[in-house]
Amino acid sequence: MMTTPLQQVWPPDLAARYRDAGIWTGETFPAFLRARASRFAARTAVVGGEQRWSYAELAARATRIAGGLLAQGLEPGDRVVVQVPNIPEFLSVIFGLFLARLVPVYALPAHRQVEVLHLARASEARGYIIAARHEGFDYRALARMVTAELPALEHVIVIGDDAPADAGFTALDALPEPAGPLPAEPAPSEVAFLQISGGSTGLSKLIPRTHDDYLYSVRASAQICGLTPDSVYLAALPVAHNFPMSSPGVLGVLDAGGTVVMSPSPSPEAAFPLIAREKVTMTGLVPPLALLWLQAAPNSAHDLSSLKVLQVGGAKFTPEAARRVRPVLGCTLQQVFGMAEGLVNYTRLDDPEEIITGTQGRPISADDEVLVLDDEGRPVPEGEPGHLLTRGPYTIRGYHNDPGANARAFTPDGYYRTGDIVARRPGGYLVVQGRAGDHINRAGEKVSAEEIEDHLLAHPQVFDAAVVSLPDPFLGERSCAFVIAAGEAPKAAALKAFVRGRGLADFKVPDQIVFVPAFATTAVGKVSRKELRARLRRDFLEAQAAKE
Ligand code: OOB
Repeated sequence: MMTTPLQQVWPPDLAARYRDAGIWTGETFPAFLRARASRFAARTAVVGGEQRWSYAELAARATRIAGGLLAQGLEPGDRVVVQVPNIPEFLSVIFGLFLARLVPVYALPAHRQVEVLHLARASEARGYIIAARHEGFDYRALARMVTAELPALEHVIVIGDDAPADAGFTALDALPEPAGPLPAEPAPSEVAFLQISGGSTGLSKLIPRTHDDYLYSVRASAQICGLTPDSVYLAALPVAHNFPMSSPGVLGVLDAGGTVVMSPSPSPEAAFPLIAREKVTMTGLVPPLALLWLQAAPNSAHDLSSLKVLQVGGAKFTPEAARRVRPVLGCTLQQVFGMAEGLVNYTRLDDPEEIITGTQGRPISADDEVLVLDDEGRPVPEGEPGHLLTRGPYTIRGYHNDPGANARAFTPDGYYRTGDIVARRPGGYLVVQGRAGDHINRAGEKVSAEEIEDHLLAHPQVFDAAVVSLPDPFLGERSCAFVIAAGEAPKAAALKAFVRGRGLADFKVPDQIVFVPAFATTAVGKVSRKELRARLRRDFLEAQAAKE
């Protein structure tokens, strides 16, 4: 069966410029691994659970996995869904895939059959790599459901289970012996993996990233964040996400020869002992977790004094909370405003306190082109809010196989419409003010209103539903579904259970459900979904304020 080719192409003149300027160096993931394994051979690359692997060991394991996957029947170019939590094997697996010229498709551990099926279908995956269990969930059961519906997903590889009970599943440690040499080096302009979008409308879109563009962002991020071989990075957020993977994340740490410490969970209970034991110097969190850490740190018996930098990103960190980081944790805050599509902004470690606490940073590169435009597409004056558009050496020009989304999300001259409303300050620092789109940024997890409305509408007692974001003191935003019942209203808890039962990631289940008799329509007719959501949200917040 022919699969849809993967590509990501920049205009030739710009690509030539990025190469000439040394932004794209031609480094590929296999070359990256080999170079680090030879330079930092005996140093510790990754720690997790009882395991502690040197760079040489990581490379040896990745090479063994690469050969095994090919001997198993996967072929170069095949896509493989990777749903692996924060364990050292995440790294041996993805580098194994790169060495075999297989293409990882990153799923989050929180994803369930709806998301995994979508990713596997949209990428035409032939393989699926899981950990047997994590945080009390059995991914083998999920894999059984997914493969039953998608026979094209032929190869299920299970980490942490010597003998997967299911016929047809293979243990990572029991892959067949490599049958031949590994394939030739990929071209640096090839797509190395598929990352997933925050899913601002409907289901997640696939983001093809090339060796050239992604490794540039990794190297530049490592430099901006001052990583060295002495850096010890705690991977607290799920590493499949772009932030802990590459901003500078686990890949930035490997670039610099430092040590990655895998935390099974971002909670203070799991993370603090690891920080103390491994003398962690840096980590990254989403705002609600940062608040939790700020609350827990003063009462903690663990020595957190090794921590030099706390990154916070994925959603807006309020200036009030930002100002508490240094006094409470004794470390520098770095705000990170990025997107899986590319552009990443950082406050710099030596920026004045006011910039660090009051902005979401500035782009990685002088070659990141940033526009802030009004509704008519005209540039707004500095300091005024507008739509953020961007293009540059590591921002994609299009999603995989999705002409409709590409027509909406990219301008004819190649700018990505981020959907974010920002104000630009002197020096190019951006302050995120909000969002034009209709997704809910729930603690950094992006939830599409449209996707959840579709699931609610599948319930026989739901006539119509509109999902909106509401401000939440802890999550930043929570999801609220306004529902018109068909006949007798179901119980809110039952409706939530129904959505969960459809096999969705937990973070997508509406936090709150409000039954309403009808939705407002204008004299002219029905308002758009977008206006409707905005109106429901406004009316609800006004009614709440009036009560207080
Ligand atoms: C990161 O990536 P995604 O793809 O999950 O989400 C991107 C969106 C942005 O467009 C923006 O709406 C929001 O997440 N966002 C922020 C933010 N960082 C991301 N909004 C306000 N303040 C921030 N600091 O979330 C991501 C990717 C790489 C690095 C960091 C975050």
